[in-house]
Amino acid sequence: MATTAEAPFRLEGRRVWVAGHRGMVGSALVRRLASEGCTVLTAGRAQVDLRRQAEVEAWMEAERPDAVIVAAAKVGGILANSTRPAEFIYDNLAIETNIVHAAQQAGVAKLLFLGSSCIYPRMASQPITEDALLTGPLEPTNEWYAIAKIAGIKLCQAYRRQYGCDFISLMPTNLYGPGDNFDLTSSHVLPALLAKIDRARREGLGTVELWGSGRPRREFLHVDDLADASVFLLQNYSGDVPLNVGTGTDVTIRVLAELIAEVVGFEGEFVYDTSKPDGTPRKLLDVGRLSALGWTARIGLREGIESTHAWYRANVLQETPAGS
Ligand code: GFB
Repeated sequence: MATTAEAPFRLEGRRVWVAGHRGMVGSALVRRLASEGCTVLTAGRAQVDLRRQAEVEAWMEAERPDAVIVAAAKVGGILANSTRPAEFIYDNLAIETNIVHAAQQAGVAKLLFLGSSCIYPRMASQPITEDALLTGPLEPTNEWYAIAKIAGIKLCQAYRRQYGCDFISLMPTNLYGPGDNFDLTSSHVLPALLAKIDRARREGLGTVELWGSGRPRREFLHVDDLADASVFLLQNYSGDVPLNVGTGTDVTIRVLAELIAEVVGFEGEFVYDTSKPDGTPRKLLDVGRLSALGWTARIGLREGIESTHAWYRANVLQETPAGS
Protein backbone atom coordinates (compact mmCIF):
# COMPACT_ATOMS: atom_id res chain seq x y z
CA MET A 1 0.00 0.00 0.00
CA ALA A 2 1.18 3.51 -0.75
CA THR A 3 2.43 5.73 2.07
CA THR A 4 3.93 9.18 2.05
CA ALA A 5 6.80 8.04 4.32
CA GLU A 6 10.20 9.62 3.83
CA ALA A 7 13.08 7.90 5.63
CA PRO A 8 14.61 9.27 7.71
CA PHE A 9 11.99 11.95 8.42
CA ARG A 10 13.84 15.28 8.72
CA LEU A 11 12.92 17.55 11.62
CA GLU A 12 15.22 20.43 10.75
CA GLY A 13 13.27 23.45 9.51
CA ARG A 14 9.94 21.65 10.12
CA ARG A 15 6.95 22.79 12.19
CA VAL A 16 6.25 20.26 14.94
CA TRP A 17 3.11 20.50 17.08
CA VAL A 18 3.43 18.97 20.55
CA ALA A 19 -0.20 18.53 21.62
CA GLY A 20 -0.25 18.41 25.41
CA HIS A 21 2.93 20.44 25.92
CA ARG A 22 2.18 21.31 29.56
CA GLY A 23 2.09 17.70 30.74
CA MET A 24 5.07 15.66 31.95
CA VAL A 25 5.48 13.96 28.55
CA GLY A 26 4.76 17.02 26.43
CA SER A 27 7.18 19.22 28.34
CA ALA A 28 9.93 16.58 28.03
CA LEU A 29 9.29 16.50 24.27
CA VAL A 30 9.54 20.29 24.02
CA ARG A 31 12.91 20.14 25.88
CA ARG A 32 14.17 17.33 23.64
CA LEU A 33 13.05 18.94 20.36
CA ALA A 34 14.92 22.17 21.20
CA SER A 35 18.12 20.69 19.74
CA GLU A 36 16.55 19.45 16.46
CA GLY A 37 16.39 22.75 14.57
CA CYS A 38 12.60 22.61 14.20
CA THR A 39 9.91 25.09 15.20
CA VAL A 40 7.93 23.68 18.11
CA LEU A 41 4.26 24.67 18.05
CA THR A 42 2.16 24.62 21.22
CA ALA A 43 -1.43 25.57 22.04
CA GLY A 44 -2.74 26.09 25.56
CA ARG A 45 -6.17 24.86 26.63
CA ALA A 46 -7.63 28.39 26.46
CA GLN A 47 -6.57 28.54 22.81
CA VAL A 48 -7.66 25.04 21.72
CA ASP A 49 -9.80 22.60 23.70
CA LEU A 50 -8.60 19.33 22.17
CA ARG A 51 -11.96 17.68 22.95
CA ARG A 52 -13.69 20.07 20.52
CA GLN A 53 -13.36 18.97 16.93
CA ALA A 54 -14.01 22.38 15.34
CA GLU A 55 -11.32 24.02 17.52
CA VAL A 56 -8.74 21.37 16.66
CA GLU A 57 -9.51 21.56 12.93
CA ALA A 58 -9.36 25.37 12.88
CA TRP A 59 -6.02 25.42 14.72
CA MET A 60 -4.47 22.73 12.51
CA GLU A 61 -5.68 24.49 9.35
CA ALA A 62 -4.23 27.82 10.53
CA GLU A 63 -0.88 26.47 11.84
CA ARG A 64 -0.25 23.72 9.24
CA PRO A 65 2.29 21.66 11.20
CA ASP A 66 4.53 19.24 9.28
CA ALA A 67 4.56 16.81 12.20
CA VAL A 68 2.31 16.24 15.22
CA ILE A 69 3.00 14.42 18.49
CA VAL A 70 -0.13 13.40 20.41
CA ALA A 71 1.13 13.75 23.99
CA ALA A 72 -2.19 15.16 25.23
CA ALA A 73 -4.22 12.71 27.32
CA LYS A 74 -6.25 12.34 30.47
CA VAL A 75 -3.90 10.24 32.63
CA GLY A 76 -3.75 9.06 36.20
CA GLY A 77 -2.87 6.22 38.53
CA ILE A 78 -4.81 3.13 39.46
CA LEU A 79 -7.35 4.94 41.71
CA ALA A 80 -8.13 7.79 39.29
CA ASN A 81 -8.52 5.28 36.45
CA SER A 82 -10.95 3.09 38.35
CA THR A 83 -13.04 5.92 39.85
CA ARG A 84 -13.32 8.30 36.86
CA PRO A 85 -13.95 5.90 33.94
CA ALA A 86 -16.11 8.30 31.91
CA GLU A 87 -13.44 11.02 31.85
CA PHE A 88 -10.72 8.54 30.94
CA ILE A 89 -12.60 7.07 28.00
CA TYR A 90 -14.34 10.20 26.71
CA ASP A 91 -11.48 12.70 26.94
CA ASN A 92 -8.95 10.34 25.41
CA LEU A 93 -11.20 9.18 22.56
CA ALA A 94 -12.14 12.78 21.75
CA ILE A 95 -8.57 14.12 21.85
CA GLU A 96 -7.07 11.43 19.63
CA THR A 97 -9.97 11.30 17.16
CA ASN A 98 -9.94 15.06 16.67
CA ILE A 99 -6.18 15.32 16.25
CA VAL A 100 -5.71 12.32 13.94
CA HIS A 101 -8.57 13.33 11.65
CA ALA A 102 -7.54 17.00 11.51
CA ALA A 103 -3.94 15.93 10.79
CA GLN A 104 -5.03 13.92 7.76
CA GLN A 105 -7.18 16.76 6.49
CA ALA A 106 -4.36 19.29 6.89
CA GLY A 107 -1.83 17.04 5.12
CA VAL A 108 0.44 16.48 8.14
CA ALA A 109 3.45 14.47 6.94
CA LYS A 110 4.12 12.56 10.17
CA LEU A 111 2.14 11.93 13.35
CA LEU A 112 3.27 10.12 16.48
CA PHE A 113 0.58 8.80 18.84
CA LEU A 114 1.53 7.90 22.42
CA GLY A 115 -0.34 4.99 23.97
CA SER A 116 0.36 2.97 27.10
CA SER A 117 1.46 -0.50 28.17
CA CYS A 118 -1.99 -1.04 29.74
CA ILE A 119 -3.43 -1.70 26.26
CA TYR A 120 -2.20 -5.30 26.54
CA PRO A 121 -4.23 -8.15 28.06
CA ARG A 122 -3.97 -8.46 31.85
CA MET A 123 -2.51 -11.95 31.62
CA ALA A 124 -0.30 -11.42 28.55
CA SER A 125 2.84 -13.56 28.63
CA GLN A 126 5.91 -11.63 29.80
CA PRO A 127 7.80 -9.76 28.51
CA ILE A 128 4.90 -8.48 26.38
CA THR A 129 5.46 -8.37 22.63
CA GLU A 130 3.55 -6.01 20.35
CA ASP A 131 1.55 -8.87 18.86
CA ALA A 132 -0.19 -9.50 22.22
CA LEU A 133 -2.57 -6.63 21.42
CA LEU A 134 -6.25 -7.74 21.46
CA THR A 135 -5.47 -11.35 22.40
CA GLY A 136 -7.26 -11.36 25.79
CA PRO A 137 -9.25 -9.47 28.44
CA LEU A 138 -7.90 -6.18 29.82
CA GLU A 139 -7.04 -5.24 33.41
CA PRO A 140 -10.37 -3.94 34.84
CA THR A 141 -8.89 -1.01 36.83
CA ASN A 142 -7.85 0.75 33.64
CA GLU A 143 -9.85 -0.78 30.82
CA TRP A 144 -11.55 2.55 29.96
CA TYR A 145 -8.21 4.25 29.38
CA ALA A 146 -6.87 1.16 27.61
CA ILE A 147 -9.84 0.96 25.21
CA ALA A 148 -9.33 4.63 24.29
CA LYS A 149 -5.61 4.08 23.68
CA ILE A 150 -6.31 0.95 21.59
CA ALA A 151 -8.68 3.09 19.51
CA GLY A 152 -5.82 5.59 19.03
CA ILE A 153 -3.57 2.84 17.63
CA LYS A 154 -6.37 1.70 15.33
CA LEU A 155 -6.97 5.28 14.14
CA CYS A 156 -3.33 5.56 13.08
CA GLN A 157 -3.45 2.18 11.35
CA ALA A 158 -6.74 2.98 9.58
CA TYR A 159 -5.55 6.38 8.31
CA ARG A 160 -2.31 4.75 7.12
CA ARG A 161 -4.24 1.99 5.33
CA GLN A 162 -6.93 4.16 3.70
CA TYR A 163 -5.09 7.44 3.09
CA GLY A 164 -1.40 6.47 3.18
CA CYS A 165 -0.72 8.71 6.21
CA ASP A 166 2.64 8.14 7.95
CA PHE A 167 1.05 7.96 11.42
CA ILE A 168 2.92 5.84 13.99
CA SER A 169 2.18 4.68 17.57
CA LEU A 170 4.43 4.10 20.59
CA MET A 171 3.45 2.21 23.72
CA PRO A 172 5.46 3.52 26.67
CA THR A 173 5.69 1.63 29.93
CA ASN A 174 5.00 3.43 33.29
CA LEU A 175 6.62 6.87 33.07
CA TYR A 176 8.02 9.21 35.71
CA GLY A 177 10.21 12.29 35.95
CA PRO A 178 10.14 16.08 36.29
CA GLY A 179 6.67 17.59 35.86
CA ASP A 180 4.93 14.45 37.20
CA ASN A 181 1.69 14.63 39.21
CA PHE A 182 2.43 14.19 42.93
CA ASP A 183 -1.19 14.43 44.12
CA LEU A 184 -1.83 11.27 46.15
CA THR A 185 -5.40 10.69 44.94
CA SER A 186 -4.65 10.85 41.23
CA SER A 187 -0.93 10.09 40.76
CA HIS A 188 0.91 7.01 39.58
CA VAL A 189 2.83 4.91 42.07
CA LEU A 190 6.35 6.33 41.68
CA PRO A 191 5.50 10.01 42.32
CA ALA A 192 3.03 8.95 45.04
CA LEU A 193 5.73 7.02 46.90
CA LEU A 194 8.28 9.82 46.45
CA ALA A 195 5.83 12.30 47.99
CA LYS A 196 4.74 9.98 50.82
CA ILE A 197 8.25 8.82 51.72
CA ASP A 198 9.73 12.31 51.57
CA ARG A 199 6.95 13.59 53.83
CA ALA A 200 7.62 10.75 56.31
CA ARG A 201 11.32 11.69 56.35
CA ARG A 202 10.60 15.39 56.90
CA GLU A 203 8.05 14.72 59.63
CA GLY A 204 9.99 11.90 61.32
CA LEU A 205 7.18 9.34 60.80
CA GLY A 206 7.93 5.66 61.48
CA THR A 207 5.71 4.13 58.77
CA VAL A 208 4.53 4.77 55.22
CA GLU A 209 1.38 3.15 53.82
CA LEU A 210 1.58 1.45 50.42
CA TRP A 211 -1.50 0.40 48.47
CA GLY A 212 -2.09 -3.26 47.66
CA SER A 213 0.25 -6.14 48.46
CA GLY A 214 3.56 -4.68 47.24
CA ARG A 215 3.94 -7.74 44.98
CA PRO A 216 2.89 -6.39 41.56
CA ARG A 217 5.81 -5.73 39.25
CA ARG A 218 6.18 -2.53 37.20
CA GLU A 219 8.70 -1.23 34.67
CA PHE A 220 9.61 2.47 34.98
CA LEU A 221 10.95 4.66 32.17
CA HIS A 222 12.25 8.20 32.74
CA VAL A 223 10.28 10.70 30.67
CA ASP A 224 13.47 12.13 29.13
CA ASP A 225 14.23 8.65 27.75
CA LEU A 226 10.71 8.50 26.31
CA ALA A 227 11.18 11.92 24.67
CA ASP A 228 14.47 10.75 23.17
CA ALA A 229 12.87 7.53 21.86
CA SER A 230 9.97 9.54 20.42
CA VAL A 231 12.28 11.84 18.45
CA PHE A 232 14.33 8.85 17.28
CA LEU A 233 11.22 7.02 16.04
CA LEU A 234 9.66 10.12 14.53
CA GLN A 235 12.79 10.26 12.38
CA ASN A 236 13.39 6.57 11.78
CA TYR A 237 10.16 4.54 12.02
CA SER A 238 7.26 4.37 9.58
CA GLY A 239 5.56 1.04 10.33
CA ASP A 240 1.98 0.32 11.35
CA VAL A 241 2.94 -1.87 14.34
CA PRO A 242 2.69 0.08 17.63
CA LEU A 243 6.20 -0.05 19.13
CA ASN A 244 6.89 -0.80 22.80
CA VAL A 245 9.14 1.69 24.62
CA GLY A 246 10.62 0.60 27.94
CA THR A 247 13.79 -0.35 29.75
CA GLY A 248 13.43 -4.14 29.60
CA THR A 249 13.54 -4.56 33.41
CA ASP A 250 10.94 -4.33 36.17
CA VAL A 251 10.78 -4.31 39.99
CA THR A 252 8.12 -5.13 42.59
CA ILE A 253 6.32 -2.21 44.24
CA ARG A 254 8.02 -3.24 47.50
CA VAL A 255 11.49 -2.99 45.93
CA LEU A 256 10.56 0.35 44.36
CA ALA A 257 9.53 1.67 47.79
CA GLU A 258 12.81 0.44 49.32
CA LEU A 259 14.83 2.12 46.57
CA ILE A 260 12.96 5.41 47.02
CA ALA A 261 13.49 5.16 50.80
CA GLU A 262 17.25 4.81 50.24
CA VAL A 263 17.35 7.82 47.92
CA VAL A 264 15.20 9.96 50.22
CA GLY A 265 16.88 8.82 53.45
CA PHE A 266 13.80 7.27 55.12
CA GLU A 267 14.57 4.47 57.58
CA GLY A 268 11.06 3.51 58.75
CA GLU A 269 8.76 0.64 57.79
CA PHE A 270 6.18 0.06 55.09
CA VAL A 271 2.62 -1.10 55.84
CA TYR A 272 0.31 -2.46 53.17
CA ASP A 273 -3.33 -1.36 52.68
CA THR A 274 -4.72 -4.42 50.95
CA SER A 275 -8.16 -2.81 50.60
CA LYS A 276 -6.59 -0.89 47.69
CA PRO A 277 -6.21 -2.64 44.29
CA ASP A 278 -2.99 -4.27 43.07
CA GLY A 279 -3.98 -3.85 39.43
CA THR A 280 -2.28 -5.99 36.83
CA PRO A 281 0.29 -8.41 38.34
CA ARG A 282 3.00 -7.57 35.81
CA LYS A 283 3.42 -5.61 32.56
CA LEU A 284 7.02 -5.83 31.42
CA LEU A 285 7.41 -4.77 27.80
CA ASP A 286 9.48 -6.68 25.27
CA VAL A 287 11.63 -3.96 23.71
CA GLY A 288 13.27 -6.19 21.10
CA ARG A 289 11.84 -4.35 18.09
CA LEU A 290 12.95 -0.97 19.43
CA SER A 291 16.46 -2.24 20.26
CA ALA A 292 16.75 -3.71 16.76
CA LEU A 293 16.07 -0.24 15.35
CA GLY A 294 18.98 1.09 17.43
CA TRP A 295 17.47 2.75 20.53
CA THR A 296 17.88 1.79 24.19
CA ALA A 297 17.02 3.59 27.44
CA ARG A 298 19.90 5.36 29.18
CA ILE A 299 18.60 6.61 32.53
CA GLY A 300 18.82 3.98 35.29
CA LEU A 301 16.06 3.75 37.90
CA ARG A 302 18.14 4.93 40.88
CA GLU A 303 19.59 7.84 38.92
CA GLY A 304 16.13 8.78 37.63
CA ILE A 305 14.61 8.65 41.12
CA GLU A 306 17.46 10.83 42.47
CA SER A 307 16.93 13.55 39.86
CA THR A 308 13.13 13.39 40.14
CA HIS A 309 13.43 13.68 43.92
CA ALA A 310 15.63 16.76 43.52
CA TRP A 311 13.09 18.22 41.07
CA TYR A 312 10.24 17.49 43.51
CA ARG A 313 12.02 19.22 46.38
CA ALA A 314 12.90 22.28 44.31
CA ASN A 315 9.65 22.66 42.36
CA VAL A 316 6.83 21.14 44.40
CA LEU A 317 8.10 21.68 47.96
CA GLN A 318 9.96 24.78 46.74
CA GLU A 319 12.91 24.09 49.02
CA THR A 320 16.07 26.12 48.49
CA PRO A 321 19.10 23.83 47.91
CA ALA A 322 21.55 23.80 50.86
CA GLY A 323 24.42 26.26 50.41
CA SER A 324 22.57 28.65 48.10
O1 GFB B 1 1.09 3.48 38.96
P1 GFB B 1 -0.20 2.92 39.39
O2 GFB B 1 -1.17 3.87 40.03
O3 GFB B 1 -0.98 2.27 38.18
O4 GFB B 1 0.01 1.73 40.46
P2 GFB B 1 -0.81 0.95 37.30
C1 GFB B 1 0.96 0.72 40.32
C2 GFB B 1 0.94 -0.22 41.52
O5 GFB B 1 1.43 0.49 42.66
C3 GFB B 1 -0.40 -0.84 41.95
C4 GFB B 1 0.64 0.20 43.81
O6 GFB B 1 -0.16 -2.19 42.30
C5 GFB B 1 -0.75 -0.05 43.21
O7 GFB B 1 -1.58 -0.76 44.12
N1 GFB B 1 0.73 1.31 44.78
C6 GFB B 1 1.24 1.21 46.04
C7 GFB B 1 0.31 2.57 44.59
N2 GFB B 1 1.13 2.38 46.69
C8 GFB B 1 0.57 3.26 45.81
C9 GFB B 1 0.22 4.63 45.90
O8 GFB B 1 0.39 5.31 46.95
N3 GFB B 1 -0.30 5.22 44.79
C10 GFB B 1 -0.50 4.52 43.61
N4 GFB B 1 -1.01 5.16 42.56
N5 GFB B 1 -0.21 3.18 43.51
C11 GFB B 1 -1.63 2.58 35.49
C12 GFB B 1 -2.91 2.74 34.77
O9 GFB B 1 -1.72 1.33 36.08
O10 GFB B 1 -0.51 2.56 34.66
C13 GFB B 1 -2.87 3.77 33.75
O11 GFB B 1 -3.93 2.97 35.72
C14 GFB B 1 -1.58 3.79 32.95
O12 GFB B 1 -3.93 3.55 32.89
C15 GFB B 1 -0.35 3.64 33.83
O13 GFB B 1 -1.58 2.78 32.00
C16 GFB B 1 0.91 3.54 33.03
O14 GFB B 1 0.61 0.71 36.87
O15 GFB B 1 -1.45 -0.22 37.98
